Amino acid sequence: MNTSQLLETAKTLAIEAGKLILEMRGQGVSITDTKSSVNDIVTKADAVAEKLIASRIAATHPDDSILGEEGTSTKGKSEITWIIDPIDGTVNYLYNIPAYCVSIAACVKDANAFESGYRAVASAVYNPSTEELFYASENSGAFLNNEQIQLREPTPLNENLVATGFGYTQERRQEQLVLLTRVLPSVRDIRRIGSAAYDLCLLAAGRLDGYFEKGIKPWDWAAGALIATEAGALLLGIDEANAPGEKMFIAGHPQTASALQKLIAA
Ligand code: LIP
Repeated sequence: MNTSQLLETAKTLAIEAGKLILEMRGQGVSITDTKSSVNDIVTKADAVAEKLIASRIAATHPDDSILGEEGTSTKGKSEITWIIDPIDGTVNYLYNIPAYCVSIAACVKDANAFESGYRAVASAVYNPSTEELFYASENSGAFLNNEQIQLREPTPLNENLVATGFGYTQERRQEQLVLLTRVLPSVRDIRRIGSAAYDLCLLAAGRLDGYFEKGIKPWDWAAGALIATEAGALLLGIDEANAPGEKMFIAGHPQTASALQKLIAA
């Protein structure tokens, strides 16, 4: 496994797909489908970008597997699975809010690291609106446009700026509302930016102190989780028995992540 090659592929494809979705955005957004609810939209750009990324990976890494948010699922012979979110922050994309990203992670199987059973060893997240390329490879640090990044210095929880997000179904939102009522009174403020991948990268770059969300998918967190970890973040699930994942995903400086976990699990 050549991690440097995997990282270069992730970076190159994140930028290429990012430029494509930005160009398509300029021509208007075409909603082609919905998933869990009328607000859980799929755009033509989602499908086109995922197809581009998957075809490039199939050409350059033919033995690898691919799992994409929009349905790509191929089984390869190698130990690498590419987990792709072609547009994370799809609603932001629809409203032309410059907080949507292409998220690409080269992963290996790891039954313990995440609920999904996969752990990224190289990843890239690209926001085409701001031309921010976040990337990392295991044990080699996290970067934003070739500058190394790291978490903010830890501060008491009531001085922490914490990001979260909400799902697309009323049932999930009721659950998330309970969590919000537990956290909001105890922190500096909450930010709902609309992209888990971007939340994790902003945490890595020191622009957030913490992040938590219930209900995100492996393609939402795969790439950003490595970038946040390489910047010094601790990732937690709802308790010690559960790895970070859809059930609960918490990230921050170790003291912040632990404090958020206690609040959320209260
Ligand atoms: C988004 C996540 C975000 C969550 C949104 C949405 P999508 O992913 O990145 O954290 O709060 O509801 O699920 O749907 O834009 O790929």
